Amino acid sequence: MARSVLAVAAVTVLTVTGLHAMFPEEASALEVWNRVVFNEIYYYVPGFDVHNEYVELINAGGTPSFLDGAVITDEGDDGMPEGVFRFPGVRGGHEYPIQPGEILLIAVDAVPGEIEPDLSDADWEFWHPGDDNDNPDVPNISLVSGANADVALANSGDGLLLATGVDTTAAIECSTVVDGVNWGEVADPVPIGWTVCVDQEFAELVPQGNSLGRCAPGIDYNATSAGDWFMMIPTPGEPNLPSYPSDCSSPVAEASWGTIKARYRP
Ligand SMILES: [Ca+2]
Ligand SMILES: [Ca+2]
Ligand SMILES: [Ca+2]
Ligand SMILES: [Ca+2]
Repeated sequence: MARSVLAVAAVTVLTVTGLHAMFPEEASALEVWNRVVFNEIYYYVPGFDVHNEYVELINAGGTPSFLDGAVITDEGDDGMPEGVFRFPGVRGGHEYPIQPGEILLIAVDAVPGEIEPDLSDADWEFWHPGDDNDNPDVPNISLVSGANADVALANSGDGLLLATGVDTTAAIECSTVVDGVNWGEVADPVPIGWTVCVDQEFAELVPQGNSLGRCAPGIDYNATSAGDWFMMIPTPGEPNLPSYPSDCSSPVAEASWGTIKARYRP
């Protein structure tokens, strides 16, 4: 009995050692094939819109990912990128995990709510130098390049990108894009170059006070934001709940994971 336990232990040690050799430290950084995706976008908030916008990320994959040094950026009304915001730490570091199934709530400003929702207990907040609110109890995803302004999610249509952080200046290289979402309409001319990195069609606009929720569990058809998202009553930091009849049950043709990104690799 003892011998078999020892044998199992030895095999386990060998296996873990072998896995370490196969997956060096860098492998646990956020990579384009990770199923870390935007989960909810609350862009059209009643009252004072800008403070209380938020986004969520979810890890829909089976292994932890580390967000150290990863970036999020959004699209400007003129079709050009706005600021690029970066998680602290260095890409390849292990300070900021997102566990399988975990939802991270990222506020534009994690200030106590002047209006609902109160986002003062968000996991993260976007921050830029200068005229920005900063809740010292909530860690910042800080401006690293681009326009010195906060994330601002346009009610008429906008887009968001999550990228590995290998590239931290706009326009973000398609080969580093992990996930993206577009909604509404964009002004002519056609969307800027980096929207070709992500879903080609846009999710439909939602009325004020509703959010865009990704269909569970982290579905990403990599073909159209319209097929991945539905309108719902906001659920900040919590799993998305269908609030209305939705089309999540009628999937569009799925491109295999990573295909749409690989398509645009140099
Ligand atoms: Ca807005
Ligand atoms: Ca802010
Ligand atoms: Ca803060
Ligand atoms: Ca939610």
